[in-house]
Amino acid sequence: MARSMLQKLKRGLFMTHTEFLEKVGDALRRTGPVEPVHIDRLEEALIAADTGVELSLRLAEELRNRVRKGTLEDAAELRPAVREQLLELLRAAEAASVPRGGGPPRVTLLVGVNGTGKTTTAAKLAKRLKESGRSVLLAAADTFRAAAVEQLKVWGERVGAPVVHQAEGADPAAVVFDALAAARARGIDEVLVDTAGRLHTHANLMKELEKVRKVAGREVPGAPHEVLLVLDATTGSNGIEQAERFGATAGVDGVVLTKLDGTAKGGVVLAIADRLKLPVRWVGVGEGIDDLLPFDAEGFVAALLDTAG
Ligand SMILES: Nc1nc2c(ncn2[C@@H]2O[C@H](COP(=O)(O)OP(=O)(O)OP(=O)(O)O)[C@@H](O)[C@H]2O)c(=O)[nH]1
Ligand SMILES: [Mg+2]
Repeated sequence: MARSMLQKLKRGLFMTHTEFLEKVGDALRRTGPVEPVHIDRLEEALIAADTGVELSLRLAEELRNRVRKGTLEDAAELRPAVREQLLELLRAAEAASVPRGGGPPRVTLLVGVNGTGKTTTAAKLAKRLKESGRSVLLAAADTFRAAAVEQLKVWGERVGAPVVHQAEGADPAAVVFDALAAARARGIDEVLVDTAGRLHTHANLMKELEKVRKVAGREVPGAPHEVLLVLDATTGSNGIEQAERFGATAGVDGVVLTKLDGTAKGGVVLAIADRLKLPVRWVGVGEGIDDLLPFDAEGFVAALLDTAG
């Protein structure tokens, strides 16, 4: 991860939480034998960063067990031990999600509850893909509000990607059908589908998403090739609960964690890996078109542990 990205990530993770830094620093800066209080501090810090109580306790308990067994004795070994724990967790989630082949076009579906950042993320992804030489088409499958289509059209113009849309209230699956036909006709590489974010409790929305998937799969082999759940980091464990419900019905492949710039709750990445068994693919660190970073487990863990101390 580039230096500036790491800085932004760190700012996001720790913005208001000097307390977090103090606790982790307190635990990891020590010399001499590991003491129970070091691990207690680390546990508190993980909980405070929204890692989830259960996971934080489990990680701490693993460390305590190692101290008991004598395989973790020196306080200087604590930082690498924690780093390994966290990387293992993140890598397991990555391994659980295998990208699907097929296309062209490659079809990516952005799903998630209201206001998490789906539309903005679609635009940010379009910009990145274009910069890497891929042609991109945006599908305005959030037909619930006219403003949603307008918003995507504005972004599409800004990033120079065509936007396929229909009138408000149109069938989202029909928009996707059109979008894929247009993409094939124009030889487009990537189709990004923006979907509606009404509450996950709406059975309608789930049915709608299912239909979108079906139509996509019928039109393009393997589609959707990736379903990204867009999750607002500021909503913490509440967001995870919503995601759990979403994941069960929408067959999600990975997560985009947005608004990491506005929260000190970066531990939610670990909770996502643990509870959803999903890898975070991208992180949103601002409202600007360039404020999307590919997630990288090593960089994340470094940001989490190496600032401390
Ligand atoms: N600070 C910050 N704001 C973000 C980020 N991503 C999105 N936003 C803001 O969050 C708000 C909602 O973003 P949208 O992209 O409209 O969210 P959505 O999921 O499409 O919302 P609905 O279509 O209403 O479901 C906007 O004001 C965005 O600018 C981010 O990474 N950081
Ligand atoms: Mg939207």
